[in-house]
Amino acid sequence: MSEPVDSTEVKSPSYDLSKFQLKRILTNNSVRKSISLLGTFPDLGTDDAIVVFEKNAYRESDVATASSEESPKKPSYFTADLKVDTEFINNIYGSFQVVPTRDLCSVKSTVIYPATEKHIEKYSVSQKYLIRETPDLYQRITLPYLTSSQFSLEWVYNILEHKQETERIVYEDKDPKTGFILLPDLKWDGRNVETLYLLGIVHKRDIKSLRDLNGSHLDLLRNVRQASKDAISKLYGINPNQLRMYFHYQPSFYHLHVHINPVRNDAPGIWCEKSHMLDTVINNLELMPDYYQRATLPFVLYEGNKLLDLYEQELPIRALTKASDDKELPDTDSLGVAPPEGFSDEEPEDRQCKRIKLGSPEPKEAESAVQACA
Ligand code: M7G
Repeated sequence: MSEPVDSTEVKSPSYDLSKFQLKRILTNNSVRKSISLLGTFPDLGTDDAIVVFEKNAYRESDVATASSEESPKKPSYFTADLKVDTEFINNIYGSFQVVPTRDLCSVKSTVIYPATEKHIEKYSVSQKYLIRETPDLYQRITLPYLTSSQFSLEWVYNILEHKQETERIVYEDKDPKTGFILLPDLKWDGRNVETLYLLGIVHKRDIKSLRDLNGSHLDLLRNVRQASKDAISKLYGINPNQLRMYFHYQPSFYHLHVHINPVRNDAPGIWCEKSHMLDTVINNLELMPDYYQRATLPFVLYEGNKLLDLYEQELPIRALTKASDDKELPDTDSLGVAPPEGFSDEEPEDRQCKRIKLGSPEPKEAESAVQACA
């Protein structure tokens, strides 16, 4: 076990959310019911701020109803405090807008201030591209880039040194080699176990990501897996076999951490192109201790990310998309094939128009494609 660390509290900035001035909307995700906004806090200066609002998921206890004349436990939707506006009732169907009590209306809000260009890029909707990163590409392109340009790890070190979020720590093993801190992720509202989202942040500071893992880290990874399961089962009553534990590649923050949430909840960022299950990682290292130094790892890059430009200099990433966008769809007439049903009565311009729409989705469609993945 390591010695207790200096736990001098770090002074946090304070801002009045109600004074936020909107510059533009970065994303509006109607599936996740979240919106990311770029703006400023004029009282504090001209630095950019990002505010994210996300409606909370329903807690099952909040829909409890009274069994007899006794009133249901608060907060509950079904109390006399519920304000109901009837939109219409048609036969057996009714449509209403209801406003529950204050306790049930809260919106989870995240503020990043001051926000850097990298934060703005991360919270904006943009085109995404898959990169197949060989060990050589990692060494030549990704590693130098992430060494020179990455998000600050200050918040991670504040947690590890007990300077911030100390009261939120769920479990800690202080061993410098195999220890870690388990605590709620920024994304979790902390109220609803259905949407539980914890982070396991390792104490070791020299593991940037999955790429650095090797056989010597197996004890650490096994410890994170077992101790987290035990702690979560004890504290939240979740069966360990119902937990999803995974790494992101590429992560946003290059200090090894495991994401943990219940499998029954589609947490943000569980896409297959970004997530690597802890179980699989352990197994790969058991089979081949240098697996992650030899593997080609796919990952996603967003338009606007400088790393994408660096990869583009080596590989034609956007160029390929451009070519296929520009390419005329084969004309079914010239192929001697009957046009598909639904196109047959249209003028050629109408058809062309539909093809263009399919090739470059409207913002709404593009957004829903992002949402489907998120
Ligand atoms: P990642 O895989 O590096 O990045 O995960 P991404 O998932 O954001 O792409 C970092 C995780 O740390 C995310 O799930 C964040 O929500 C979480 N996180 C980020 N910050 C700045 C904080 C923080 O200050 N406190 C806590 N508890 N979690 C954070």
